[in-house]
This record gives sequence, structure tokens and C-alpha cells, in this order.
Amino acid sequence: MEKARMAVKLVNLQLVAVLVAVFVTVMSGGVALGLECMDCHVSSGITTAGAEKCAGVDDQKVHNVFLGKTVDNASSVGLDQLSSTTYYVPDNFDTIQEAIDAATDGDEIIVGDGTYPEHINFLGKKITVCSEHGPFRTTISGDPEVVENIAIVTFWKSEGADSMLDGFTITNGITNGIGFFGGGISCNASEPTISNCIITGNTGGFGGGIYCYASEPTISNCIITGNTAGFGGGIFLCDWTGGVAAATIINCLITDNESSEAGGGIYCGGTAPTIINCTISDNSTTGFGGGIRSSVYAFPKVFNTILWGNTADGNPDEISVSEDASIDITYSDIQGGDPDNPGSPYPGTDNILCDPAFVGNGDYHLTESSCCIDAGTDVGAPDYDIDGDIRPQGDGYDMGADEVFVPGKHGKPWRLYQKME
Ligand SMILES: [Ca+2]
Ligand SMILES: [Ca+2]
Repeated sequence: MEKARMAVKLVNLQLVAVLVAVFVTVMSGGVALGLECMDCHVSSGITTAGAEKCAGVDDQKVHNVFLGKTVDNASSVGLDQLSSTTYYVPDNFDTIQEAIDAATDGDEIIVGDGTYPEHINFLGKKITVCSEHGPFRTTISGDPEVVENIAIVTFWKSEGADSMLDGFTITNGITNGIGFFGGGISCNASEPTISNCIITGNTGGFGGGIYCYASEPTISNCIITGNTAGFGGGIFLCDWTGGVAAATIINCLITDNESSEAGGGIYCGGTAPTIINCTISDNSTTGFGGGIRSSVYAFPKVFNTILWGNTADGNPDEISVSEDASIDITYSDIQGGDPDNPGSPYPGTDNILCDPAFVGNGDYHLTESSCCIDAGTDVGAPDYDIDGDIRPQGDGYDMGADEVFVPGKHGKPWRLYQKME
């Protein structure tokens, strides 16, 4: 009964359900093997390992992958550690921002299906804001007719990796005014975790999809498409503080973004991002670097990535590096190859030069004949792809956001990319 009384104290209804399950299992003399722990809905790509299972009656663990909290032997100790609050929108609050305003560190906000016409600001809080059913059913949108000069999502209060945004479509953010950068998401001196989002139809002077100044976000399993900016149509990464901010971009599909000045897909200035297993295609600029522009002491590191079909009025089309910057790119497929040696792959370890053979018609999955299959490195490669397929499949890690699924080796049940179909 003591267990029952303690459980009642919990605010988190999901936790109550799990603990009741533990209690019932133990009281019935059963073994609590295979107890699934709470997982608010979506798997978070490589940033979360999914629900852990209890090891047994004497070694029970309850792990909330979103809060990053694990409690050993949850039936007797540590319950107060789990007393963080879960807020539901719109059940508890009409807007996501009202829920954020009410939340404190460690809390979780779960957002139901629908379109939310608002702009949200994390206010420096260590909270998870996640959708219930993923980005195809949950949208945060600005007014497409109005230059509101504020990004849809703002991280400007020194947020760390435990400020998490997961599973939204972010659209119709328009910023062009001085001091208001980034149409979809704006990060300033912060390190948030952004996963499973579709960032599309946003406009900014710097960073149509995502703007980052002196920031080190982890952006994984996102689709960043159809955004527009002066610099950095898809993503703008800049640091003039004298530091070298290092964002991490993993398993992202970055396509059809446009810039007027530089960096159709990604612009890097004074930063050292790591770009892993991304597909960067069909972006364009009327300036330099249709795929990536590295400028002003930037030195991005890129591997297991495809750059194909990008265009720039200032050649070369895929990658443009200014004299005071560099790029370290390996195990990648870059159209056009080495600008100085036509017909050769781009300089760097195990780069290749061949048509990646996408499915086509806007589908950037690889076909079975793709030269990018099994051509990547395993060093630093993620455990999953943008679909949730386990990496590697077949004989090695594939280049790009997609790992071609080999029948019999199942990935995660929740698949961001394939829901587009
Ligand atoms: Ca493979
Ligand atoms: Ca796949």
C-alpha cells in the first residue's frame, strides 16, 4: 500500500501507469522483465535510445528518455526524482507558450495534433517540448502574410542540450529586420537539442530555416526544405565572438533552400560544425556555395554526406570555401568532384564521385543501385537513419540521411521521413 500512496504523489500520469504496472507485476509474483518504460510518443533519432526495459525485480529501472532520468529500483527509492510535471497542450493550456511559461526545469510539454499559430521561446528552461504524434500532425506556424520579425522558435537564454524540441513542423516564420535573425528557429549562445522536425517555408535575412549565433545545437533527423534567406537558406551558423561554435547536424535532409548571397543549404562563418550523414541537395544561391559556403575562418567537418544537385551562380555549385576558411570532408559524395581536377572526387579520404541514384520526384532515399550504399565510415556514424532504420544495414554505413533498409533488420517503428509518403 505504501507503494500506492507514493505513486499517488506523482504528477506524471504516465509514470503512475508504469509504476502501477511494476507494482502489479511484483505483487502477482511475476517477474518484471520486459516492462516498457514511458516514452512520450516519438523516438528521438540518435539522441535517445528509446525505452529501456526493466532488468528484473531486484534491478528495476524506470527511465524517461526525454527527461534523461533513470531511477534504480523504482518500487522503493527515488520516486521524488521523478516528480517532474507533464503538461498537455491544449488540455492544460491553450498555447504551447503558456505551458512553457508555467514549466520548470525537468518538465515535459506534450502537444496534441493541430496547428498552433504562435511563436515560442524556451526562456532558458531545461524542458522537453514534444508533439504527441510527430511533425506531420503538429505544426507551429507564423502568419504567412505578415513580417513578424520573430522566429517561430527562439533559444536566446543560454539553453543547453536539455532544452529539447522534438517532432514539429515549423513554418511561416518571417524575419528580415536587424536584430531578428532566423525564420524558423533562432539560437543565440545556446545549445538546444532539435530532433524530428520539419522546417519549411520560412524566411530570414540570416538563416531561413535555422539561425545560430555562437551556438552549438544538435540538430538530428530533421527535414529542412524550402526556406529562403540572404545568407544560409537552410541553416546559418555564425560566430564572431572569437570562439568557434561547433553545431552538430546529423541525419538531416536539407533540400530546396535558397539564398541570395551565400550558402543555399548551409552557411558557415567563424564556426566549426560537424555535419554527419546528411543529404544536401537541390539548394541554390545566386552567390557562393549552393550546398555549403565556408567563410571567414570557418572549418566545418563533413562526413558520410551527399552533396548533389546544388547550384550557385558563383562557381563551384556544391561547396564554396573562401581563402580564409577551410572544409574537412571525407566519405562523402560530392557532385562535380575536385574543382581543380575534373573527373576526380572532391579532395579528402574516401570521397566518391557518382550519381547517388535517389528515388526521385522529391524522394531522397537511395535506390538499391546507389554507389552511396555501404560507402561511409563507421567512425562517428549514428546508430539510426532519418527513417529510424538501424545503421548499418548490409555491409556498411551508407552516405546521406538514408540507410537503405535490408529486409530482416528492423529499425524503429516511428519513422519521420516515411510519413511523407
Ligand atoms: Ca549499408
Ligand atoms: Ca532508410
